Amino acid sequence: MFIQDAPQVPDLFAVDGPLQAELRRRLPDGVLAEIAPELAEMGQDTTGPLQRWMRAAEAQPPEHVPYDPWGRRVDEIRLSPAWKSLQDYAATRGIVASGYREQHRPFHRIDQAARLYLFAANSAIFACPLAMTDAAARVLLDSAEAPLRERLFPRLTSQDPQEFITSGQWMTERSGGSDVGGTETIARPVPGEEGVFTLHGVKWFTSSTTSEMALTLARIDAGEGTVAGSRGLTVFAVEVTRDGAGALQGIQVNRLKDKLGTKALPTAELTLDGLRATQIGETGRGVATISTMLNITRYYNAVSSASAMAKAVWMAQDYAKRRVAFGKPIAQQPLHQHTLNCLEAELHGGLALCMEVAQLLGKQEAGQASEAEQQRLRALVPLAKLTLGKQSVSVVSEALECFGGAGYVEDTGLPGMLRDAQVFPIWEGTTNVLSLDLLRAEARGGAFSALLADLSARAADLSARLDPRAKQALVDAIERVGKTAATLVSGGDKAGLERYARRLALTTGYAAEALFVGETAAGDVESIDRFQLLVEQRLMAPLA
Ligand code: MFK
Repeated sequence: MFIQDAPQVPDLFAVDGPLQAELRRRLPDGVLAEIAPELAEMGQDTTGPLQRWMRAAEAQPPEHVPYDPWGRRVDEIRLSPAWKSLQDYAATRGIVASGYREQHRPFHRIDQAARLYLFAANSAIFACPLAMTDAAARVLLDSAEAPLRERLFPRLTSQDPQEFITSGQWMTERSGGSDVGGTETIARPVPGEEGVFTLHGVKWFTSSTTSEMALTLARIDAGEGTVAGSRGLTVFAVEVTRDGAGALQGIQVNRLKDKLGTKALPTAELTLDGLRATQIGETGRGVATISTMLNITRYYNAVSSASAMAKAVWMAQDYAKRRVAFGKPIAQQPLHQHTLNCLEAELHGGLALCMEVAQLLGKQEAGQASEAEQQRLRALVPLAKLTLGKQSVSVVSEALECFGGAGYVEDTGLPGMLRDAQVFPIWEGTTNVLSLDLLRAEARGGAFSALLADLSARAADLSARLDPRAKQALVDAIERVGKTAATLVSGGDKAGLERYARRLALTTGYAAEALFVGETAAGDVESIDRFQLLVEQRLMAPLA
């Protein structure tokens, strides 16, 4: 009787040609030699312990226990021990810490992106708490007073699992959603304690709810003088505490969210009722203060999308060698081979865009980014997040199709990958919100024009080894975006510009991906075909 071999999760570091090529291209040899052994170990972990913990965490999703046996409100959230193992692993491997090391600057964010890429898709979305933790570390470093910063920052960036804590980010409310200015939570000053407030309101989506701290937004209560809209918002840090009997202080967990995917990740609705909080940054500058946080979490989101694509694509590649149909392995059938090559090209494009962001972010944090580079980074973060979000859903969906019916059967573990991928276009700003953010970045400093000018100059400079027709198609696509945007802006057609924003953004995102892969082709022959496929599929004649 025939029994089909199951697909294996391959050692992601060993098989991932795009990752190897991007690291070779973007890191000095000495830095790569230093970090490669640990990345290789992490690659091996993707086949073993990470799979075990991920499966165990997903098999035992978080459980909300509102009351103790005696009727006392405790709001305990019970988690699988495997969730804690994933946290300890993330700490030990320095996934957050690598973003703050002095060592390897300005390449520290590339090192981090590689670690996160190997971990995220094998972490049951523990990458989400890490995104919030890194973002909180950044905000504390940039904007918090010394006592708060010195107490919390070292723990958020610790590599010691006993010391390491994570942070939540409680931003979304029923009233506000993407329009954060609609936040209703009120902050009341605690008499005699400067900078300390109590918070009162409902937070509608709080992921990583079991974190030891969180950053959140609230409106300082000034009676009649309370400022409405986003200009009335201030950032606060909260530290989650329980009393001796285990009851949460100042927080009630209303319920856990019943989500499409990300089943192991605790996401809750919370009522804040007198929760103690410490102000961070200027009063009324909440959105501006958390914008640093948004940019870090969006970069994590993009790398997590790339990671999801990598896992799905390399599993599909592995399966294609095991699955025989019509007389030979499907890996040798021309059409299937082409589909797999296209998926690999998409994966490389997405990863290259993430690595460009990581490179610029690292330079900015090291104080080495020029004005033009900072502008490019401002535009590339929303572009990477929105492009990879859409791409991860389509790539993971296509990869599932490569398994035929098995891709639709729950206990293969494959359908969960698609459910999890669907969070990326939503989490941390939808495609539309980010397309509009790109327009705002243009209106407030010309970041989009600066990016287009850079892409255009670099596209004209691509290697002579690449197909001239494909190179021309890339140059034309970038020019088309620039001209369309300029016409809409000069005509004063604000509504037209907004209607077009998503197309402009996605075309630019795919053009940037093709360009960066084309540049990598200078030192990596496989990137030549990937460049060609990306241009053909995404910029020349898009086919389903
Ligand atoms: C992983 C699993 C998760 C499980 C399920 C999750 C489900 C989803 C749950 C969620 O809710 S995730 C959270 C999703 N929400 C967001 O990501 C927020 C989306 N909204 C935006 O990003 C809006 O664009 C924004 C709130 C920022 C708009 O607010 P405003 O007040 O209209 O912003 P405005 O006036 O444009 O900018 C205020 C200041 O911030 C300006 O600075 P100045 O006052 O100095 O000029 C801006 O320049 C600055 N700013 C805004 N966005 C920025 C930025 N600066 C840099 N980068 C940015 N991205």
